[in-house]
Amino acid sequence: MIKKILIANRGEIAIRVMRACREMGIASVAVYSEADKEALFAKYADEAYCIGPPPATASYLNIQKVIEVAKESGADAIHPGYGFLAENPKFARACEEEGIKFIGPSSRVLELMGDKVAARREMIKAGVPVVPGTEECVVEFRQARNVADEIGYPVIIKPSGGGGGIGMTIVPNEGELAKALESTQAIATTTFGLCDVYIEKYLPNPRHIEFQLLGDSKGNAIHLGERECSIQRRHQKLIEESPSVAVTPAMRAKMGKLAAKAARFVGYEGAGTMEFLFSDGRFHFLEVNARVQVEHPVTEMVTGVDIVKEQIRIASGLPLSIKQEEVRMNGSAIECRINAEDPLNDFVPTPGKIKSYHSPGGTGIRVDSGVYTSYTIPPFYDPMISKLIVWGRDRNEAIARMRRALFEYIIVGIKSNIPFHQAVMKNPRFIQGELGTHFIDSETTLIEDMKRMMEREKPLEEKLPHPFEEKKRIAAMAAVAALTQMRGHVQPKQ
Ligand code: MV4
Repeated sequence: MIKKILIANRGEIAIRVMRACREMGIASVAVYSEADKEALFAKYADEAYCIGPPPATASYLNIQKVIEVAKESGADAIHPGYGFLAENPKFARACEEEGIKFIGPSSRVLELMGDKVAARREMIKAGVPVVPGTEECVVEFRQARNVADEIGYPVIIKPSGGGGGIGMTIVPNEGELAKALESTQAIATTTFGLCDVYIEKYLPNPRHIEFQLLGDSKGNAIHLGERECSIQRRHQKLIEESPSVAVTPAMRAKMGKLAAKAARFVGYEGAGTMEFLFSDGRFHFLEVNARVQVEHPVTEMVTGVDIVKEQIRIASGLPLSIKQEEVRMNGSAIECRINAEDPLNDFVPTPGKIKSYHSPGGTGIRVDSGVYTSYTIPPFYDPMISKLIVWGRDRNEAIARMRRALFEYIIVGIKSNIPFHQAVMKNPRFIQGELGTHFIDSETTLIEDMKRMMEREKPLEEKLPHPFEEKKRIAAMAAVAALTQMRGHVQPKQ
């Protein structure tokens, strides 16, 4: 069994992993950047080591440094969280070579899933339905034209080394194909160091649905149902839920079984997600995310399975703690990503000092965060403040509970996207479950609705005494100092 885990990540996910460690009696080691000295995760850990300055390339992405700290601290495993080094086959291989257990799939599987064209081919072999498109990389215009003619326009060109939407180009007709091929190849080379691109049929407004998978070292693999992540903005997911209103129990059983079979087929060890576009009642495989995902809590809320604990069990060589027949989906869960960004100003990041912080509570609420009152959110990393997750017996109860929790949430000092989430929770199409990846762009009244709501509803924090009136306090101190000097007294401290 693993005794000590180094968490090669920061913020809420570092704390999420350390919470699992604490419950399992495993020691935790944090690594933090100079910008994260005051972050909660660095204090929560049993031990913490500074690994360099921001930005991430000089600290959280420094493979040698992270491994050096793992050895120095005597950690026998590394949990990479999400982002940073999580799906980096070189990092997984370095861990394997140093005899440190990488909590995730093998470097071989990471390499295979990181190459999107290879992953598509593998899924075809496993019998998973994929988006119509190429099975090989597309190099020349002639190839691209033949494929596009075959599958029909519009098509989408994607970098094979990419994922998550970066560098994709939609091609409406043959006239635009040559230019799009060239530019996507250029982006692929500069961003991913690989000029390989592939072509798929473009689906206009699909739902984004993903299956949660767990595979162990004994060859077992199960699924924990799906999450719907259609509500996103510029490839950043904002709201996720489980189950999806679009998936029937029969479809869930069939797709889930196929996804788990594909996981066994590639020898998948650990937690992972199979992403699909869902359109006209059909699933089309997109890519595998070979990590624990930001939105994993909604699955935990409806299944009761602790995904991070399962990751640690799997890495320790233990079998999955549950069988497929024992997995039950109960009720409905929704997650809102609470970001330090200004929805009234094109969602620009708003890092800075949190002067007052109070998170919601009560029945069916979970808050995963890494902040506290008086903490300053640094500008170097992604601006997520927390994840607010609610559970309800059904989707309507979950929506009502989310509105109640958003009302309770107090964040003073920096702007957040809480008002925007409130507007979505009141949106008729959201309530109806009429979702698609273009939901936010097509709901053109969301921002206006939000403004109207902000004028009508007085936030809870304005009804409470102001906890930290800094400007007034400083003014009062200055006045006292001035008076004291005038009277010829010794100036007081400060
Ligand atoms: C697509 C698609 C439509 N058709 N693939 C975006 C995230 C990444 N995981 C896959 N993405 C998409 N892939 C096919 N065949 C639509 C998206 C997509 C998208 C694409 C370009 C610009 C904005 C987008 C927003 C949501 C989804």
